[in-house]
Amino acid sequence: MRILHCADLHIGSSLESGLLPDRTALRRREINDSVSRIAAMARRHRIDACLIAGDLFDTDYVTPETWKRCLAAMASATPVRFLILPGNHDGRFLHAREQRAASGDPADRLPSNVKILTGGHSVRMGSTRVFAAETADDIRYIKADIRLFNIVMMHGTVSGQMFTFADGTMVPFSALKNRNLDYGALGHVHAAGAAQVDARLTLCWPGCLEARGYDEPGKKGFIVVNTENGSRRFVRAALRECAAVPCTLDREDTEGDILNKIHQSLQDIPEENLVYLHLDGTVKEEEFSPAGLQKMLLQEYFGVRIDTSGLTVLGRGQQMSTARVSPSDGDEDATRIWNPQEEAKLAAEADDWTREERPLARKMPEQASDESAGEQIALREIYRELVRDAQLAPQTADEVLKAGFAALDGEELPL
Ligand SMILES: [Mn+2]
Repeated sequence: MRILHCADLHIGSSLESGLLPDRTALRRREINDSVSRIAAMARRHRIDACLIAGDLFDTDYVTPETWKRCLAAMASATPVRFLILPGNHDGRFLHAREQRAASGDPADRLPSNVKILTGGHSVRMGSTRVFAAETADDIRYIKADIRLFNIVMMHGTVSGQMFTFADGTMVPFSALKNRNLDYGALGHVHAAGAAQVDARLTLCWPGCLEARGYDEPGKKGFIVVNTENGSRRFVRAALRECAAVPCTLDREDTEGDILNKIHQSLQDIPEENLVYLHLDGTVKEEEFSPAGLQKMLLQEYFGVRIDTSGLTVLGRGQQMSTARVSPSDGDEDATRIWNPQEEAKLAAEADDWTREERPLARKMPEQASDESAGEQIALREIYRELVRDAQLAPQTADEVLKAGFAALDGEELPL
């Protein structure tokens, strides 16, 4: 059985600043479409079940339309099954929906392939059982059959030999050891990582599915677990990632040298991504214009933030001063949640399931001025919505989208 484990989709989240206004709206729609993309990928890649390990939604205030659209996307991926664990952002909403689904009113019933898996409950799928734990007690009462592949879904963080639920309850690894558990499907931490508990059990967290801002750098996607052999693979699946890129400047650099060095540092970053450029070293004030730099890079990448807090700017009088431009709010989380080593463990040889759709959705219009770039994006969005509203079969919709986007790009269509 092939399991897709994702978490922290945060549908409905408002985005960080640092994007052009029209791109913010587009990005919000892209994130709100995450479930449709996951569902389509799962079906295309013959996934049996998708585990969403908490924070599917960004808040407990989910509009009926959003909920309906999510369920419809999941239902359309049948026979793929979806198990949704409540997180700290959407727990009250999902618990309420689960209660109403259980109460039997047909209007509140979930599609047959969708289940909200709340703490203390489990689902058996063939030789695999999936448990949900939302409290330390839920863990204590897990009875895992030694003959099955046993998964526990939890929402929280790992540090050292300790798992901590999002509400702060701590559970030592000893409580998870020798319980016949094979895989911990975690959510909550926004960068991928893994921790070994015992010979049989590894806790894994895929990180959030999409980079929503500059505090979510690194490879983004989900984990695919094969329950026959226990193997797991990180799969890159985000429409856009945020690349955190360091670049060191020198006091002798001219404005041209600075641009060259920055472009050199960014040469491998695809244009559809967000760039978080960390400058350090020393520059002369008269050679360095962060605002101009930002403006230029925004024509090349989807979003740009420049961190000059590590940069020393020499004023005209040659006295040292630290840069006046400092990173905006919200950055302090970046170092705390981004652990490159842990991410590297999982993401080192990541597959990439976005290649097939990259020409469709990820590409930024080439050589376009800011205005026509915005127009292009807007056209694509209008078209995407038209196709969505037409409610075509997923495969037909994919083809219609592909053809339309190719036409927008001025490509010839093989009809
Ligand atoms: Mn969370």
